[in-house]
Amino acid sequence: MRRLFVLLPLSLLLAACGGTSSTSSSSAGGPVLQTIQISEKEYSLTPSKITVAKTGTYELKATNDGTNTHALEIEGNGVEEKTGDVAPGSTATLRVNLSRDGSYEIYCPIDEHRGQGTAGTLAVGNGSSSGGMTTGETTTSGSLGY
Ligand SMILES: [Cu+2]
Repeated sequence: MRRLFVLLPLSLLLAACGGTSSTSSSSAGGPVLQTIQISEKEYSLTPSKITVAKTGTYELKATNDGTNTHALEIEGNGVEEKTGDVAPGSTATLRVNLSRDGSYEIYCPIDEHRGQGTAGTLAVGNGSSSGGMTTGETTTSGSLGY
């Protein structure tokens, strides 16, 4: 019995996250749709593949979990923004307006860190652009009950 009362607030939370506003104004500096946490270290980004459903303003929160100074840059579809240097243990927030569907490169612009692996992609929309690596995580919808 008690379990029912535990589950209820959870489902309410999920519903709140799901479909709230459907504002599609493309004005810069709109409300932040989502803050995306990214961990940087030598030499990787975590997560390295990020997908968001729709265009809009996002905040990339880059935490330097490594031992060297890093930074975070996003580039693609006319966007090029980056943080300043992020010291080990520090966090920098980059607010970007991703107004077009497609794939954006995210990487550390310092030295050769990008080539060494501190890089990833942020995809907006359904990845309809060619050549992209679409994450085919289609889960079968058959229920266990059968
Ligand atoms: Cu770096």
